[in-house]
Amino acid sequence: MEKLIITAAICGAEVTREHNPNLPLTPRELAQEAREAEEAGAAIIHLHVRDEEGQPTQDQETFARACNAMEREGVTAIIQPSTGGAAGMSWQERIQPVYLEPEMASLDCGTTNFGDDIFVNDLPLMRNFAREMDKYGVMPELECFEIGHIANALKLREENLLPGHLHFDLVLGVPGAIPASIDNLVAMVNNLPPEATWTVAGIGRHELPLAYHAIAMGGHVRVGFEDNIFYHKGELADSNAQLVARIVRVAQEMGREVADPEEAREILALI
Ligand code: KMH
Ligand code: ZN
Repeated sequence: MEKLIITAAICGAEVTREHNPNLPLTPRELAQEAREAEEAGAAIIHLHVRDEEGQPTQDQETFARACNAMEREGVTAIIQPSTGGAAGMSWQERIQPVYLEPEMASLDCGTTNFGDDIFVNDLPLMRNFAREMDKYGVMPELECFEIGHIANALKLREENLLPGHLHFDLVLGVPGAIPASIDNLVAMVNNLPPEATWTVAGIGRHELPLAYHAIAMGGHVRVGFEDNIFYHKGELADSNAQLVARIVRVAQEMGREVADPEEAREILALI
């Protein structure tokens, strides 16, 4: 099996300090959190940013400040800005970090209920994002919240809008989207083309059991405050690094080596 890529989704758009006071918000805090997550074993940092009030924003300048702060902190992990932002944002807001030419960015592969909201990703939006990512040399991570989203991604592939290696993020357990279960994970994986790589993001208490299965199945794992703020039931996580470190220990016990950022770049055909 190839080495395990661990992604740390360190902030997200929906979590607040009321949910977990350890949430990083400012560019400096995000950079320190990213460095610690990388030291713990993360090879990818999935990045959302916040404005001065702590609200989600897709402002290009704010992303630039966070990315520059990460460089100053010595982060070498793959920085993967979100183009999902928060439900309700326009596509023009969402696409901004692509123009910073990061190595990767998320590309959401279909519309879904997202709690009480609707997270809109119609095919014209997806095509536009895929074209812009290709133009700016940004590798998309194909985020799928439903099994049908995989078919949308493969449609883009057929339309030659996804020319590079296909890497999926299978998100299970968002309220209103595919429920988190092992059967659903297996069904999603069975819909992927054999050459694709994939990671799993289990929401809330599903983070860990889905991670165990992904490690055993040859997939990769995403953890972090965007998806889950707890270490144990009723016990808040101290940091994203704490969540990453647990996955490293589990992987070691299961006999799966963990990829460093350079090895992750090789696995994802980024180099
Ligand atoms: N915040 C969610 C509505 C992404 O990063 O691409 C969307 C999201 C997906 O987080
Ligand atoms: Zn995200």
